[in-house]
Amino acid sequence: MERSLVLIKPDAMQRGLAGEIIFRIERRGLKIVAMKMLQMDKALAQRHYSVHKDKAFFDHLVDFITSSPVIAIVFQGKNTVEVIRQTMGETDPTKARPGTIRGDFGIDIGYNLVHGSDSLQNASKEIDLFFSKGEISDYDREIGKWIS
Ligand code: DAT
Ligand code: MG
Repeated sequence: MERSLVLIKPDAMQRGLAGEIIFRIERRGLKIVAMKMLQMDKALAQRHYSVHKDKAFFDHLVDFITSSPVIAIVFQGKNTVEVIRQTMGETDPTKARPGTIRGDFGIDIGYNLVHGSDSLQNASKEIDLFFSKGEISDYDREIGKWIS
């Protein structure tokens, strides 16, 4: 079983799309094992996006992600990283396919609604940035056997 970190970004929070995004990911069969709303500070934003620190858009990205509360969620299940990336769609919403979150609700790369870890290794690092071990609940669901 894999785990991945999802962030409902400030634009999605402001637009009232948190439920829609969680709904789309959850109904694919992935299980929520941790969730919290928080206001990211600059230090957390810089660590979360550290791979992009040399990019031209980095400062804007940090300002954006700290501009409103976000919801951080750990999803768990089979192929979780890939399934979430597929459900989100391409980074640039104008290239994301219809039927994906970004393809259905976005129009600008700077306002693409949702974050999902891009690899198992980064998922593990990102989850540790947002959650302590005690905040993650690994529980069984009866429905699990009908999903994978
Ligand atoms: P993703 O969020 O799909 O993993 P990423 O890790 O490459 O994409 O970039 C992180 C975020 O930075 C992305 O969600 C939106 C922003 N971003 C990426 N490329 C950008 C660009 N060329 N101009 C402005 N913002 C960009
Ligand atoms: Mg990324």
